[in-house]
Amino acid sequence: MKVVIYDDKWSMLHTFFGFIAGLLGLGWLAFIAYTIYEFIEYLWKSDRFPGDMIEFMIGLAVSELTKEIVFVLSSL
Ligand SMILES: [Ca+2]
Repeated sequence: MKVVIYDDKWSMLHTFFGFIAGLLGLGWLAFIAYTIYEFIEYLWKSDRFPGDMIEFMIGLAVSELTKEIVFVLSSL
């Protein structure tokens, strides 16, 4: 299976959603909700599910990294 990321106009939104979810501390909750949503969407149409999940997780990872950097910088 080939995983394609950033393949459509919604792709950046997936990353943005992950980023915001992470900043709000809703990482796991949003991850579960998003997984269910994406899976239902996948059943309806395409094979974009793995790529969209990765896009979401990139956003989540970037927000965790941002929080970590802010924390480190604020404790200097
Ligand atoms: Ca995508």
